[in-house]
Amino acid sequence: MVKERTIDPAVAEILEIAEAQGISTAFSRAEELKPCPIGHKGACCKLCGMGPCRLTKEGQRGICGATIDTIAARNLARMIAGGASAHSDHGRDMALTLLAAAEGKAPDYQIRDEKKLLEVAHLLGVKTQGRETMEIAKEVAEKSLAQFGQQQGEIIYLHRAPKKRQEIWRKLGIAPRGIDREVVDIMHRTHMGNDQWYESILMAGLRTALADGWGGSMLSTDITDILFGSPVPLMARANMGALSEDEVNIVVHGHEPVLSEMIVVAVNDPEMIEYAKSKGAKGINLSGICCTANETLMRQGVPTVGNFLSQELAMITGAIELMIVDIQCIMQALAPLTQQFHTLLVTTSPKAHVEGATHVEFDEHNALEIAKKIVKMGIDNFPNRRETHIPKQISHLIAGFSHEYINYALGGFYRGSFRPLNDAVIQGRLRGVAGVVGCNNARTCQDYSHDYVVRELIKNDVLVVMTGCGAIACAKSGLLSPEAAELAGPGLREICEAVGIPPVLHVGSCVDNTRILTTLSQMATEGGLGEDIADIPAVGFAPEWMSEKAISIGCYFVASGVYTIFGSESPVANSPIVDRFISEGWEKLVGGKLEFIPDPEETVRKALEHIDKKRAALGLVEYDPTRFGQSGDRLMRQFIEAMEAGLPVSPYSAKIPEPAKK
Ligand code: BF8
Ligand code: SF4
Repeated sequence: MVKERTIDPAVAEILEIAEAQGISTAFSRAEELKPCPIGHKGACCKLCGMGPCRLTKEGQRGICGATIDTIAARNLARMIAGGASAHSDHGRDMALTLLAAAEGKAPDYQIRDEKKLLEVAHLLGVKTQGRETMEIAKEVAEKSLAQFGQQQGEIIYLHRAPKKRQEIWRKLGIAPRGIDREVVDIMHRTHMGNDQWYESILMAGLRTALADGWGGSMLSTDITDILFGSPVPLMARANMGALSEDEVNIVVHGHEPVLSEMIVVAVNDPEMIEYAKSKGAKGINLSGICCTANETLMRQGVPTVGNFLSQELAMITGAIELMIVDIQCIMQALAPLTQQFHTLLVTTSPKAHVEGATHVEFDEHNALEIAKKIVKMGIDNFPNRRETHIPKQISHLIAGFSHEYINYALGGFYRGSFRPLNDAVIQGRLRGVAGVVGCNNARTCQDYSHDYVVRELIKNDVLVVMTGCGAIACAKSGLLSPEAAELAGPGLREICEAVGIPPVLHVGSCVDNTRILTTLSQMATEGGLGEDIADIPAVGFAPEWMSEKAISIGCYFVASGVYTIFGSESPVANSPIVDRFISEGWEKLVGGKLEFIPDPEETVRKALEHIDKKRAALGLVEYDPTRFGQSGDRLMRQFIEAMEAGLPVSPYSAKIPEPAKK
């Protein structure tokens, strides 16, 4: 039974314990609580007080007369708006932090990547010559913030897309005008008695998704890099074995690195470590869950204990003194668990209070002091620890691939370029590229689809980039380690060996999906693979999605020209018209299409078919794996040897990361 719920042995081990003790988890609740068959397929409208109207019969209409197509389209559009608002509000907070830092009001934050600041200033049209760093940072923050409230025109970052793509957006009228404006547009448009034509609703949905991908999320990634440094590859660890038997375990969970970066500083403070020792602990051990884990993993090498579906189980180990959460993907089930285990749950965002948790409001003006206060609460809780059960599982991975790094790794120090990547695709050494992203979903076996899809793709010489909980899933199963190159097809393996990268690249958290957009844009402008993202032999996957944010991400990939496959039944299945429009209809208009396919094998088959179709359209040689696989493996060896020796080094790393905390 447990085996059907997860492929992660650590989760399975704790699930057995939970079951034996009758502790409810998302896994058990998913079995008890069947999804509503009507809402599940998009056939329920509850947008006004005359409803909910549940359309179950052919040709039936809601009380206002709404058809199944209108209802399904409105539901999907509202999911996009929900997701876009979450990402973008996160981006806004990053911009506000940059502003406070630039004005000298957030003294604990610095500009860690000046080069990136100058690049972003250039992109946003901020003058840099003869100006102080903080002056530039202030204007970059203000310009970014203005993107949220902009009412007319179009958001600046659209210019980062290939010219042809921009023209498609303009011609269709889906170039976002301002980030917040597009979210409000959807909420208004889908209000009772407003836009009733599914096509118009769904095109507006794409515009809102673009405001997320090329707006709020992209700004978020850029500003995070400016404040905390652009990631470079480093070695890290994943899974519950990262929890410590004899140290104070503090876990960061949520999404915004503004707080977790300060926690990293606080747990390394010698005074804090001494204090922990005074309470009988050997030290402080920091780890993470979900996307804030990805943020600190990428930049600081902080290990991740698991992804979305691991959060309750991590607490059930009995080993966590304190779990700090900020925003998004925090299960409400955590608070009741703190009554059975000694863990303190601390909420920090004014936007995410949890009944039963302790709230310590975070304020960037006072960041380190608050972080230390929270860490101290965790240390004080150490003497309350009772019996623990920490699974031993731990995997090693290389994390921290930005598009800047991919550019430099492939092109070399002096001639950073996407040319080698494009050439590899052109020659057929790489069949294509894929982004595999998104959540866990308690309706499907945890991590199974991520693992399956990624293994099949790399076996077929498709280079995979990952973010979010998907990246954590594959980190846990070892696919983000250099050794995984042995599972890759001959062409991809050759590249991994020559360049010293794993076949699956961890590019960050969910807002960092924008790194994939930038990479694809650069591939399109580099030459040889057409002139638009839609021409590239590329696919997007969200095999185990559950969040509205995933829907927004999927839709901005589609609007950017990517065939994107979600691993579930379609949430608009009861409207075949809408279901067809978001695949065939969108493909005709924007070049990308959205499909929901529950069977992982079928998703891979369709993805490879699509990649080959794109290769043929570009006139590239047919993919033939027998032509490759003869090259040396010098750099790959270096990686593997370093890893076997337990050295936390990567031959390409600009920094030599400390093991997260010891
Ligand atoms: O933002 S992948 S479950 S943690 S929503 Fe949430 Fe989904 Fe995980 Fe990251 Ni993204
Ligand atoms: Fe029913 Fe129309 Fe109200 Fe929706 S908007 S709940 S379909 S009456």
